[in-house]
Amino acid sequence: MRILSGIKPTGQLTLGNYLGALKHFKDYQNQGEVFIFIADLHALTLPIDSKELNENSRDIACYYLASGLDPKKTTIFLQSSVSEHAELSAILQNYIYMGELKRMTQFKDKSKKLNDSSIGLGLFAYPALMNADIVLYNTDIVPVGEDQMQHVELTHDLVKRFNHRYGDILVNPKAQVQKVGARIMSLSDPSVKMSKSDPKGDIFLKDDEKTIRKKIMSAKTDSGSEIKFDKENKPGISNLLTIYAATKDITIPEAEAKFQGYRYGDFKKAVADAVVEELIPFQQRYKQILEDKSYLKVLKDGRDKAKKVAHQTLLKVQKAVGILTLDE
Ligand code: ATP
Ligand code: LTN
Repeated sequence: MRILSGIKPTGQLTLGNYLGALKHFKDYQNQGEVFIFIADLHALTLPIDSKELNENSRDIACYYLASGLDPKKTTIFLQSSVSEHAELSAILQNYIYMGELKRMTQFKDKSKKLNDSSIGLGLFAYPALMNADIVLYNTDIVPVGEDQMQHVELTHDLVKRFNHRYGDILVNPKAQVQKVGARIMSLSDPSVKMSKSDPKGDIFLKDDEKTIRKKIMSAKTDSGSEIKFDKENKPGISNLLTIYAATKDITIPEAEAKFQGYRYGDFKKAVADAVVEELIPFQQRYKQILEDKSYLKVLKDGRDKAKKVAHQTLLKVQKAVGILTLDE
């Protein structure tokens, strides 16, 4: 079984990225062949400072290693270092339709904040590149947060369409979201997703202990006093329960049972303790990796390994569509 996922280096990683995606990548290492990459070409789809892109990319490589990904078991690489991603995307974009792209929630959300003269073509064509990322590695499973399911479903449709025309060429992927933590909400506005490119109410993976505690203690809560999971009427408390359960790897009912009869203040303190306990050792591992620069060799080895697999798929697709390929 092949498993693949990626994170965009668009900003400081948040607790949402961690609980919805990053934390779980390592769990797949014993289930199959894992490819985890830094989606740096995707990060260019919205305006980004060059220094920031550079540093964020390096940070994500260190975070991957700090999260327990073992480069002997997982291929870790930069999307831009394997040119087959861009090459395959150039072919696949002809099999995805404007109507499909216009329906993508992520495009609608992100373009809403811009006007037509500042929306880059890359933002619109984003799913074509993501489709290429996925099918290049004959991926079966794509672990992602809830917001990315629609993109993986589009890949599914594209694969069906492509294979219908050319035969059994591409593997059909499936998104896999976490039961708990697939959509962590903003602490200041629990009606919106915690997002690194819209960072109000975020907890960043780089925040120090004092900041984490302060942010959780001042998180927006709801009227009433019960610690109960009810997204509609108690979105703030439900989000904190989710954060606790996802951090401790327990279910929501287990978290609810634990905090029965607690006051909001004591509950928040327990959530803050759990997050601090998880993130502080993680930050120490990240720092160590950043300093010893071990991520550089990991990225080079990863590029070489990924390229071998990706190139085979690209050749297969090129041949299928009739491109005159010059090597085997
Ligand atoms: P942006 O805010 O720039 O759009 P993002 O954080 O949504 O970025 P990525 O960096 O590519 O996007 O996300 C990496 C992974 O984290 C994806 O699998 C995504 O679904 C997941 N993720 C992002 N935000 C959350 C969240 N609030 N809760 C759970 N998972 C999330
Ligand atoms: N679109 C994703 C990042 C991403 C990705 C991928 C995830 C790019 N290519 C392939 C899984 C598989 C995001 O915004 N979170």
